[in-house]
Amino acid sequence: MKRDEKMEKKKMLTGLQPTGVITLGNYIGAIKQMVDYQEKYDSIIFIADMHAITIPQDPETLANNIRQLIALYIACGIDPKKNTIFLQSENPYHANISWMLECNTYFGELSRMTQFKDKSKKNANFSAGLFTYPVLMASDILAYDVDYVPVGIDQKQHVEIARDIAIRFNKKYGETFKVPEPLIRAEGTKIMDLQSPDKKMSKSSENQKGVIRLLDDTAVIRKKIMSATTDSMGKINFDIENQPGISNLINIYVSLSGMSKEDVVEKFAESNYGTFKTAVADLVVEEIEKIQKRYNDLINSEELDRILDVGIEKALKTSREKYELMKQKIGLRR
Ligand code: ATP
Ligand code: LTN
Repeated sequence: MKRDEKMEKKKMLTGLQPTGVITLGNYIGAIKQMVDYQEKYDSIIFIADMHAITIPQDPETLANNIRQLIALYIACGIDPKKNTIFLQSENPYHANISWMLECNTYFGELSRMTQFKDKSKKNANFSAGLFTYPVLMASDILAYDVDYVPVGIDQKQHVEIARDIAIRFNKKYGETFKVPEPLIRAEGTKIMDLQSPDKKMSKSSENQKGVIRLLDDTAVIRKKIMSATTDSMGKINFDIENQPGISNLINIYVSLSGMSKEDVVEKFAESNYGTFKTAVADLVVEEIEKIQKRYNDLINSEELDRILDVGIEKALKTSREKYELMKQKIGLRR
């Protein structure tokens, strides 16, 4: 790519919470899209570990989840050469910027955040961090002058409050922040639980049999697919209403093979469910084996640390400039 073209690339940033092993649903619904974005945008992807501690976390589990998530994302195709990858907790400017933004955010507007309302209902003893969570998220975003913030629909309100905070600060203290746009992930293909195909496949699901995790043993993955709930129609048809289990397997096949739905249905028109499930399992296992191989090479490697070292250096430089500018604007100087 020529230098001019590179300079014109728009910037995007997104954060991922290290809260458990990602599922085939996350992979198909979110990660594959991020792999596409990295071609188009100058991307910053960080691990939102400071956000994870807004709810109680076991320290050892958290530390494992952090390293595992970075290795998995890279194994899935997030390219460290095309993305700045770093840990939020290694950049003290986020929390410092967050404080200055908190002092320019209203209690009332934070009280209206739906995620806060939902999460605080679950535990009456919630932390103050759970309440100010959106301001830390705003500082993650505003520190880097990004154009776009790709997120799932559940995070749209948080990107909107980041915009409101930026606009308010700019008005009060003069131009300081770029006002970003949310890039809301299209609904796209939703992968359903293999045992209860009326429910989304979720990291936090209690029934392990219906959820494929990217670090599951491949023999176990095969078994989960072979025992997926189907129906008694005996025909490979895309019909979510009457054949939700088979339709879900078709969606998985389509997403991983790149074939169209029609071509998949035609290919398996004469097959029984056992044959079709075997084909789906072969495809899923082939994809996940590649990811696991790269993951195993990375997880204990120094390469992973080098990637994070390079990432944090870049992140510190940019966010420090923003932090210094904010202090000047606010009047925090000698
Ligand atoms: P949790 O169980 O903690 O809510 P989750 O697995 O449902 O987690 P999120 O962390 O809410 O997933 O979502 C991360 C991203 O993955 C979002 O962009 C979401 O749209 C996408 N995603 C999650 N589950 C699926 C799924 N089953 N099919 C397609 N995309 C999904
Ligand atoms: N809250 C987000 C994670 C997150 C984030 C961000 C996303 C933290 N900071 C900044 C985009 C931009 C979540 O729970 N998925």
